[in-house]
Amino acid sequence: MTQVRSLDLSLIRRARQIIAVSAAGFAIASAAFAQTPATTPSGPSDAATAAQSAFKRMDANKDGKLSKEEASRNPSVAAKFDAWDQDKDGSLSLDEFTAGYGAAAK
Ligand SMILES: [Ca+2]
Ligand SMILES: [Ca+2]
Repeated sequence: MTQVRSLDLSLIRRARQIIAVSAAGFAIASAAFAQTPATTPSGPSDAATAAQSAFKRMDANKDGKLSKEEASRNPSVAAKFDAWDQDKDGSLSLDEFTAGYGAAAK
């Protein structure tokens, strides 16, 4: 009787360990999963989001346009600046930037 009880106890202890380990594993897996959206293969909307955040990073004076000077900090954008500036006003609007950025990403 006592032997059975102690066996039960050790089984319960092992089961608890397994649960604790898998709970930790699950926490790590969900933390990793939570970070994946930034690096997962991108659809059209993700490309637009990436363009938007790149635009915001580069728009130093936050006027919603990229001047040539602001664009010059990113050589790959600076090289495309004139091509992306569709209305030739000397600055890139978010639309112009997103269109150019999306085309370059393809
Ligand atoms: Ca600006
Ligand atoms: Ca423009």
